[in-house]
Amino acid sequence: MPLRFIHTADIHLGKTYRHGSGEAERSEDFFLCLAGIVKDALAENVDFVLIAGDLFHTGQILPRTFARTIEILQPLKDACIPCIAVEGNHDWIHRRDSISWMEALSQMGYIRLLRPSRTADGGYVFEPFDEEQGRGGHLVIKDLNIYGLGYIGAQAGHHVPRICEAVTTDNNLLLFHVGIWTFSPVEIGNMQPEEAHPLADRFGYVALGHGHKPYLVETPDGRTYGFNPGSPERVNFGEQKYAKGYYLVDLEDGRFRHVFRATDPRPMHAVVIDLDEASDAETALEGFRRQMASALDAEQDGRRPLIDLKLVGRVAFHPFELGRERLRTVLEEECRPLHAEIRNHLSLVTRGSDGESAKKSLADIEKEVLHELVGANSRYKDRQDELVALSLAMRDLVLKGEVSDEELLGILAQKDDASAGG
Ligand SMILES: [Mn+2]
Repeated sequence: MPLRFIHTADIHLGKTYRHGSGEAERSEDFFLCLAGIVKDALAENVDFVLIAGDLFHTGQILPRTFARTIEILQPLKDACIPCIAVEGNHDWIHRRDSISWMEALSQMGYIRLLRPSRTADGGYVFEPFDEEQGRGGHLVIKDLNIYGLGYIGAQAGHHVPRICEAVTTDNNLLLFHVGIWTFSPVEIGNMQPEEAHPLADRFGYVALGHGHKPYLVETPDGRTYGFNPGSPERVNFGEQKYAKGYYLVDLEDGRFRHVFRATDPRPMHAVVIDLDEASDAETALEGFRRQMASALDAEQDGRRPLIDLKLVGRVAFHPFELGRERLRTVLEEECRPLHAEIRNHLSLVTRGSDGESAKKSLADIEKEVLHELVGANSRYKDRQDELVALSLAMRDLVLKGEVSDEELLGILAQKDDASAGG
């Protein structure tokens, strides 16, 4: 029986920047992205939609994130198109936290959350999905067997034989939130291609999630079995470098044929501004403005962009003079960014008495100043390095804009506990 489905992953609903004015608009990006996929699902008359993990950005979400998710998924529910999902590392929740938001969505019939149960000796059991309870690990649509496995941790590769053993049907698809090393080498939660390949004997289509960059996995003899659509919106800086979208898949006569459908993510730019040899802050600021304008020239589409800005070069004035406020004013005039992260890597060139030039980076200067401040308090004298590192780490978190004030206080409290030996 021919069937058609959409495979997406890593939607990251609830992600936003908590500091600054763009919070609501950025949050809405991820909902609109999913809404666009839901609309396509209806237009393409698909049999089901797969979400291979990380529907939510965090395990604990705000009530309004939950409400908005329901609103976005409603058209699928109304059209009786099953939305089949697994948990990712982002929306996985610790067992002690009672019921997860994903479980709640499943009980309410908005998604079918697949999760296997485990035997005492570590085996996997994919129980038939129970619509009433919203629970199970396996369901059948037309004659395709769909199995779901969420994020199972860093040792996922070792579990493959046991996963394959648990599946005795033919014509199978597996939803699995895991990365394959060759394609997503920087994160945890990956497995080696050799560890993954045995899945190809049991599953015609392994619907992956986790790596935000799209990729396909082949067996050594060249059969494609692993499909990772990547995140359809740009979640983190760096994701402007590759295509964004999802897979629209047709299954006919046991063959899966996929097309990558592009989505329309928010503009994101990584800009390196070279201010080498600028003599004073005014000249540097003008250079910054000019380079910024030409970097953005080609790609303005009316939406406020996300900017990752890095200033480099050796200058003849104190890098502190180009403070964040001055830089932000120029950015505001040039492109009104929704969010900007600024890294000032300028270094000051000083002339020593022997005529040799020495340079000091802004990072060095910051560290020196913090050391002095911390060291001036006798209570903190023997913890200078640790506290300087903590201050800088917290500064970075604030600038990234993803943590709340409460979470920042939590980090401080933890440090206090640690020093008390607790
Ligand atoms: Mn993710």
